[in-house]
Amino acid sequence: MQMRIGARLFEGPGPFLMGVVNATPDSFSDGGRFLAPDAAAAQALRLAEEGADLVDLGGESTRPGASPVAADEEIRRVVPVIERLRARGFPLPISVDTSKGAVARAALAAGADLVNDVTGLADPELARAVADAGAPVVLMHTRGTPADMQSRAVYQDVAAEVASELEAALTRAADAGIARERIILDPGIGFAKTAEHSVELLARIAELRRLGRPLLVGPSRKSFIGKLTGAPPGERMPGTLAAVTACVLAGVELLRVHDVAPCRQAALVAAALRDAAARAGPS
Ligand code: HH2
Repeated sequence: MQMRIGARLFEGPGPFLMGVVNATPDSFSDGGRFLAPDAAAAQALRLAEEGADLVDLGGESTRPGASPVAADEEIRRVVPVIERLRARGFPLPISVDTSKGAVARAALAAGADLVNDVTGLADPELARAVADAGAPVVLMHTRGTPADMQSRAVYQDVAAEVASELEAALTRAADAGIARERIILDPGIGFAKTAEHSVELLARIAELRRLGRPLLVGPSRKSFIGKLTGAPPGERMPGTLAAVTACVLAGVELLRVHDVAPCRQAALVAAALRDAAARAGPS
């Protein structure tokens, strides 16, 4: 990939790690831990020390069944964190995880560098905010809302349908005036997908490379790991590491993770294996 995000140029195959900071009371694995702006800012600094390449700050949980948050409340949760980080000279690009145009505008004005939209531009106002700012954007695949997305997890061929629905998101972006070179795509692990769909998508993730954009994948602590292993969200790091490894071997450039230090180690080893395999050529 080659993309400028904030002050940093992301160049090459990576993998690059996006560390998660949830300034929410109800996120599925860490809800309530980083709701206060100082706690969220401290977590972002910790993730930077652990080796994150950028951080993703969210003020609304997207877990299945989560209650929607009004834009002004979401702004109250994220903007003070961005302001604190920028005032302290935080060295990394900051992504804002939002699907609302008003929140994206406020976050970008406060110093965020990237918009991470889990709805893939369902809100035309968010598309306008991104286009106006000339900001890079993550378009993630989902269907419906957190309230109804699990009932919409019906696919004949999950990888092909996710690819064609991401293509539709690319068209929405182009229609809104967002430059294609500023777009990162994400298959949305666990969003409108059963555990089986998430596993199949991870196994076939390389197929999404034909869309010609860098890929971001967020397997961290997700419920497919719980379904496979019985582990609760706080004990899903080993499963997360397996998924991160598989993604890197398949050529995914960006990984969205909560536990940056262990994921970084897994990603570096996986990247060395990926590169050695490429040097060795087909067997
Ligand atoms: N997953 C979550 C939230 N945002 N964004 C992208 N691009 N990709 C993802 O897979 C993704 C995402 C869910 O994880 P988390 O933020 O920890 O939980 P919650 O939505 O409950 O806050």
